Amino acid sequence: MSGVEREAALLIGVYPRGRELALESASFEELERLADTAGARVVGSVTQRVERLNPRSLMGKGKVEEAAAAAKRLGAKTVIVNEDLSPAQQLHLEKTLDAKVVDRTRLILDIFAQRAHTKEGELQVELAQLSYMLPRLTGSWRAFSQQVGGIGTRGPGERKIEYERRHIQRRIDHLKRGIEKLEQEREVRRRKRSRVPVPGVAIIGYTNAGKSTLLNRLARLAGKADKQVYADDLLFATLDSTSRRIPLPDGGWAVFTDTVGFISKLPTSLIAAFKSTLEEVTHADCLLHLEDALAPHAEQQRRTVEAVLRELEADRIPRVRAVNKADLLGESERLALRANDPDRLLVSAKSGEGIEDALRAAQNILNDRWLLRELRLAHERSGLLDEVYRVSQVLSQKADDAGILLTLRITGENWARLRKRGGIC
Ligand SMILES: Nc1nc2c(ncn2[C@@H]2O[C@H](COP(=O)(O)OP(=O)(O)OP(=O)(O)O)[C@@H](O)[C@H]2O)c(=O)[nH]1
Ligand SMILES: [Mg+2]
Repeated sequence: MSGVEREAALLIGVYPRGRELALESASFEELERLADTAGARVVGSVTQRVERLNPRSLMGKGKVEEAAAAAKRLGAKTVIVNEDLSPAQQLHLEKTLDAKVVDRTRLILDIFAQRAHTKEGELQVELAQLSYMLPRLTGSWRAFSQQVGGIGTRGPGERKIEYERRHIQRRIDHLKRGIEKLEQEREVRRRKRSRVPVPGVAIIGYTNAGKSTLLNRLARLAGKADKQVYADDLLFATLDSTSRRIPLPDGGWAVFTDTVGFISKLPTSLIAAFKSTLEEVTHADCLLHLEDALAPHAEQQRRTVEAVLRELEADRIPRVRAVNKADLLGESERLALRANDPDRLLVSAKSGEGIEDALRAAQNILNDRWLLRELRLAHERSGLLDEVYRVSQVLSQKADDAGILLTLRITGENWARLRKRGGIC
């Protein structure tokens, strides 16, 4: 952003009774990072605990006036609110604060728009943005027409909005078709892959946990140093999923996929739009859940990850849990983490510590479904080789007088099926 004047922004956080305060304040701190990532310069903040959210003004009248005065004093023409606003609230706040009002969803959508680089990513972000805009367009018009009312409200103003609405709807349909087409292509690729079945591991976790750095480390171990993905100290550095074939300790390999990070209050419109990217998660045989050892609100982040997994219906997939960035931990912190939850592995994508253990843990999970087997095929049955290759991952193949000896990674079902054929032992 150097050389560009950053937009001065005032942040607003409202804590209604009944919501967990720790969770809310963590999410408000995160709003500051999000605002920064989006390119804003945060100049101040206003917060209020309220009985319940005001349907018109979000918070109390006095507090809105205080925010208006603060925005004026600090020269903030942008106000960022840590809530999803209704169209009426947005309109009201824009008027009373005399500033552009951006809610949390719109802020996240904005970051996603800046980050989308692939065709699929761009289509998905635009779809999410338009789905966000559509009800707001009619909403603000409704608010406007109620205010003006009566004769004349069916004039060009309404026609223009109706025209825009239809235009946006057409564009949404077009985007959905485009995404569907890409989804079908992805499905074809997946099916092709599953013909020679390969176990899949999805690296998941809160944004900035180090998922992409981990995939890069694994790719380097696999001798694919040239195929690095983008990793940075940013929220949502990754939007698109990337897969790499990674060798496992006992031979064979699995496909590891890095995907978009989760965040608290992840807009549902985004989850819906990103369904096809996130499908890589739902199709995985194993999840590698990476946590950030330095996250100030680890427990909240964990809960968010659980909630998003539930929403994706991926919460039943077996999981390896690991705390990343162990290189930055002192001995006492390590001990505390271990005592707290002995099942979590300590790893560092940066130094390589614990990576082998994480791979082995993933492999153990995969081995529930994917067996490592030796198979001997009599020479006269070598016609079956094609089928063996179709239904399993062949790790090695040797021939001697007695026949062909193969080492396979194969699902229990396929193994049972193969064993039923004659000439196999
Ligand atoms: N010290 C240390 N830093 C790490 C480690 N792993 C990742 N990082 C840093 O953490 C930041 C985020 O890493 P990424 O790999 O981009 O994180 P991500 O989970 O892919 O994040 P998003 O794509 O934004 O969701 C980067 O600055 C990394 O250099 C680690 O093991 N140790
Ligand atoms: Mg990433």
